[in-house]
Amino acid sequence: MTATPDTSWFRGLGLGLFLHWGHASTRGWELSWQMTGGVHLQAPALDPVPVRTYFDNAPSFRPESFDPADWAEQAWEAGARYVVFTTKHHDGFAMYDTKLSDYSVAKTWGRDITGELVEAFRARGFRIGLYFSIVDWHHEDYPRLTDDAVAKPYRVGVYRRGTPDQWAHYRRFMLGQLEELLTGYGDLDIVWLDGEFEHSPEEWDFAGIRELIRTHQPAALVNDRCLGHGDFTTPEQQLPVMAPDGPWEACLTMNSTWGHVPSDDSWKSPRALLHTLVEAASMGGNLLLNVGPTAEGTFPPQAVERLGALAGWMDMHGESVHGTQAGLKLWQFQGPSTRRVHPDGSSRLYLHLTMRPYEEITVRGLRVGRVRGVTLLATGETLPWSTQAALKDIHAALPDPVGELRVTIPSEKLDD
Ligand code: FHN
Repeated sequence: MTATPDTSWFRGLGLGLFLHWGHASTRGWELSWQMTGGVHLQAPALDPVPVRTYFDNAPSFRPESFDPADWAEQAWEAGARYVVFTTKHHDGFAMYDTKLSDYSVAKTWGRDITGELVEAFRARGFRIGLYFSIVDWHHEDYPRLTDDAVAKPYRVGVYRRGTPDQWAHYRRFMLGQLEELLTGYGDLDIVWLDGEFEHSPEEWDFAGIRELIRTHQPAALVNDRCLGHGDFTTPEQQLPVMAPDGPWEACLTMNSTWGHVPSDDSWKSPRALLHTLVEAASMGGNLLLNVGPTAEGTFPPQAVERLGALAGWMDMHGESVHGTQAGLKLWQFQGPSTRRVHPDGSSRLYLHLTMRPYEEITVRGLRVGRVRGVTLLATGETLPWSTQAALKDIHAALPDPVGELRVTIPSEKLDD
């Protein structure tokens, strides 16, 4: 078995753009889930849609305003440095030119959306991630959703089963589509699998799936939903309480739904998203922030507003996220901190003020002898500061006494 791919480039990326898109956007339905009895794992209860009605909606999807270069520019400005795109969600509708099914946007609209998006984002400098659902509720050999499922709330782990031959045929189809993605879109940086929850690891054979990925994309990282064979972990809709050991990201919606659902107006504020981003970075992780594009191929205005707010912040503070490591365990300073370690051994510590301080901030637990100065990152101004070495009795024993840094920030310098 070949070695685990290099994950060093993944750490410190800071922000990724998650894109959940499909024909359900033409009706404002949540991607896939709205045909499962209206119960969604994340969103508030949505009105159930009959399975056949959902599947037959595909030809209505003709996103004539689709402009992936514009999406890439908006996301890059917001600080995103990788993208993960739903090539196929649980509803089985392929957003790429698959030769193994007619249920695809290439057949209904005539364009390979995945191909156009990968080209535009790669050209902008993004790391490329492809999302692929190993679950396919549309395929005739996958234990199908039936309309009576609409009547019963969907329960994870309670799923229908077909015959062994049906399952073998479905797995061949699923692996065939995965291989199309692994071989058809150039070098991939991330393969983001999803849907592990519907069958057992033995039925899925994640070792076999991982071997297929490794064969065609040896450098690609695989997320933790390839159970037991992932390279990074992806807590969903929340940050971990403790920083995971290995590389990690948290994936998060801006409101409560992954696809574009206009009725879902539970948008998180730009500041809340920013705080989540810097808190993830302070624990050494990335934030994979989701946008559900509209049926026309644009970003919803609420998403544009939030990406714009992130861009404004990133313009002045990007270095406090991009390329940083987890911050230090500090006392008295309550906010997240990140750190940039330079090759010469020096380092820059970023203290993120997620709460408006009074006239000054105090940080305890720093090697105060190493503090060379304090700068307000947004303006580059030097700030008045002082240090006080503590623990004098072991002062002589330490090359740098641990102590207290006190920084005075003129209140007019603080944005609100
Ligand atoms: O069921 C999906 C859901 O729609 C969405 O794609 C998320 C993204 O992490 N994954 C599954 C739920 O865990």
